[in-house]
Amino acid sequence: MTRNGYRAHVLAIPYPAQGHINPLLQFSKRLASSKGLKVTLANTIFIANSLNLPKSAGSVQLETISDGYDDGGFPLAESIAAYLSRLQDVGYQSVAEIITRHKATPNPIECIIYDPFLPWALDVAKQYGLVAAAFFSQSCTVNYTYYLEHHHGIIWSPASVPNNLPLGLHILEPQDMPSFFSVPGSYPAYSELVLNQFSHIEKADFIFANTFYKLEEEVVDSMSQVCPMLTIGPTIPSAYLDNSIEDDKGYGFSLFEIDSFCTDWLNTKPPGSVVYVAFGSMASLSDKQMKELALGLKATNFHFLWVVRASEEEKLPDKLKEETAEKGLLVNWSPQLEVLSHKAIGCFFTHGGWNSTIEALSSGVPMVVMPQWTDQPTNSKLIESLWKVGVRVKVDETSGLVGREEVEQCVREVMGEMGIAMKRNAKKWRELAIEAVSEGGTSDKNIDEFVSKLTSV
Ligand code: UDP
Ligand code: 7WV
Repeated sequence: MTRNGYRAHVLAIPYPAQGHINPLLQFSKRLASSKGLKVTLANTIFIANSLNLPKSAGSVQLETISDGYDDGGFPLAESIAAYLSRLQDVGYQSVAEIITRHKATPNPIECIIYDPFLPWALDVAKQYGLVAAAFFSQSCTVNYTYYLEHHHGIIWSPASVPNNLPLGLHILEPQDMPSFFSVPGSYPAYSELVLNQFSHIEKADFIFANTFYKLEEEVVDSMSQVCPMLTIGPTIPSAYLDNSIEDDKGYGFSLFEIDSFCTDWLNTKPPGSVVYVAFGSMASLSDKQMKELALGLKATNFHFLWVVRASEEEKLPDKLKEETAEKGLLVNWSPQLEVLSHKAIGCFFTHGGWNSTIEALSSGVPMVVMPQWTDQPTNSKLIESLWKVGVRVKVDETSGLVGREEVEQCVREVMGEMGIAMKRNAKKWRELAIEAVSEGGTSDKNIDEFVSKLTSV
């Protein structure tokens, strides 16, 4: 032990989005509470203010950086490209300032763990002679497609997928590819962002992947041959997994206000009787799709708990609330981990975001997946074909929508016979997830390897 009892001081910099903050924050908590590191996590000023953040998140200290939009964050930017460019320019200076400010303290920053959506953070680390570790928050399968495209340009074709893809990726068909491949030209700035994760990754001293070895064994093995990675996940609050970290019951940061009455409502419902419907923090459905979904859910006659963010609410069909008041509860944001681990939940109707996917797996809840964009189609393939814990909805080719009958049928399948086997499979993954993060497990060993190398330099 050195420096006021800490083994080293690490600065963690997440990409400013819910699905990226949650896993890096959880990883930070693990490093701080179980591995003897001092960890400081920097959110953007706008996010920090909008959350009324406390001075620390349990064992993790908090700092802020500027994204150049302190008064409103991302929505203030005139375009995605403009946001990312300002985040880079202003963020770089902010991070440099934090490093400088800590220099003369007993705990100077020695290492930066950065989200590779922010490749410039690697440059800041190296400019100041610090250890740098990239923290990939998405699945390894998705990371590897971006790696291959970035280095070899072999995947970027919507019509066909090369038939010589490495082990692990060979299961992917065109519709399973991240949307930036299957819908070329969509979100060009984000396409560039995901590929640039690998732009000078060889300068990073460590690469973390937010997955666990057995979950993506083939891909981890084949990608590691070209890009050595440490699997460190899943990054779920410890109370839902190995229970090794005291008071680690939730992520603790929410960009949205949580409707906490969800659990009271669930308490009144029989075991396995409720469909939980949520599409994460960003996905936005069309009015028509909302209607098909609402009518499909209603037709199943199951109870449902549906998260519709405030910004999406106006798309709900008129009178849906009144018509389904007995069966359904609509909320703006849920305590999702609590919900998924509630015994009343029978299935999760999800967009297949990576965090939601891992949370469902770790809670033993089978899924109906309706992917929207980015990594979600790929996650859906893993859910359906590799882990066999859910079904992916089929999109009607003429309308481009998932029709009400399809919604109804998929929910019936997963709530019925088929769901029993899926639940059994999900329980197996849950056990393997616990094993990975428990003492001596694959993720735990990888974390120890990082900490021991970091503290021996
Ligand atoms: N989440 C939540 N309440 C909700 C919906 C989502 O707490 O009503 C959390 C969820 O538990 C997950 C994160 O928000 O940790 C969403 O991440 P994910 O990768 O699933 O999707 P994204 O928001 O990035 O599309
Ligand atoms: C936020 C912004 C852009 C993207 C993502 C999150 C993601 O997929 O994780 Br491309």
